[in-house]
Amino acid sequence: MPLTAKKTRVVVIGVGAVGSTTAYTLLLRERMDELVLIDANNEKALGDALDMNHGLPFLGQSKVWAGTYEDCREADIIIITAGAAQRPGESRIDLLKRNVSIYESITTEVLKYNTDGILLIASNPVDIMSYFTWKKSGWPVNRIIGSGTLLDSARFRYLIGEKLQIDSRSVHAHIIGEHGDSELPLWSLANIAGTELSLSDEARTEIFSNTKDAAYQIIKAKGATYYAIALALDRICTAILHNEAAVLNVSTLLDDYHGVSGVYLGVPCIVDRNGVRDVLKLNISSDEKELLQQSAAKLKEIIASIAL
Ligand code: 6V0
Repeated sequence: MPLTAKKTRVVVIGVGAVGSTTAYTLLLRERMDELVLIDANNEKALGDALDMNHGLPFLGQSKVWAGTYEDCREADIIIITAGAAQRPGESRIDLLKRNVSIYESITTEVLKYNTDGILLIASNPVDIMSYFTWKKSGWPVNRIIGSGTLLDSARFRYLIGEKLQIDSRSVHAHIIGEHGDSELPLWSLANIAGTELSLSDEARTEIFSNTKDAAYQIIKAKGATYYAIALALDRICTAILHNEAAVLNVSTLLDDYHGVSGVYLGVPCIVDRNGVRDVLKLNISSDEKELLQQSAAKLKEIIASIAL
């Protein structure tokens, strides 16, 4: 890289459980030159920045600081994980109203300083928060990405791998739709090296139910989920920063996707330096199509009910 090359900068807004773990993951993997932490609780951002800086002698040469929205100016990626965390038993949709007003103030600030970065949305309900951010920003769809069903697909692949005793990285399986209760498993396309999965109906039901309920299980056990989502966000950032054209199940605005339009949902997308380059049209079964349409209808109803 020439010495004059622009430094890569990632800003994380909201350094609670998810944001700070994501920042730390990005730092450990040396994904960027500059990492900026922003939180309504500035003390928390300051503390995290200090703590991470003290680890730099064991790492690379990244710079980490607790910043202000002005620091978004140079950012390649702005990850938003701010918001209220899901309470035990609370559905993601119940979080919506609390998070929309938080996002209203955050996006207003970000948009003052950044016009060409990529916004990566993680706060729940993530598909609606992504749709809201896209509407509010006026930016092209490719630059507003939700973490979508990437985490759910990872959980799904892990559970299939465990059941079949195969490395989860060799399991090709997708969860699409809402990151939440109406998500759906694409059993018709799930495979290992092109071979069908030898799983009983009972095993499939158990795997999908554990995938869908994973967040509830973890929140019940320890109050929040953050390690796997941090790795999922790191994966998306890497695809962007390295211009990978990787296929990832992120949330994007659908346009006549199996009859679904005008809503953000998780589907396999090609992600590169410009964000979502394209959406892969999957050859899914008619039952799966129907479930996807139901998932979209549910989100549209919610969006309409809060008049976004
Ligand atoms: P948390 O630990 O409560 O952290 C939230 C942080 O946001 C706190 O540090 C707050 O101070 C900060 N914050 C609140 N308002 C503002 C504001 N206006 N400006 C800046 N910062 C603000 O929550 P946690 O980190 O556990 O979860 C964050 C969000 O991620 C929630 O909406 C979760 O539901 C969501 N998750 C999304 C996942 C996904 O797959 N997309 C996975 C896990 C959690």
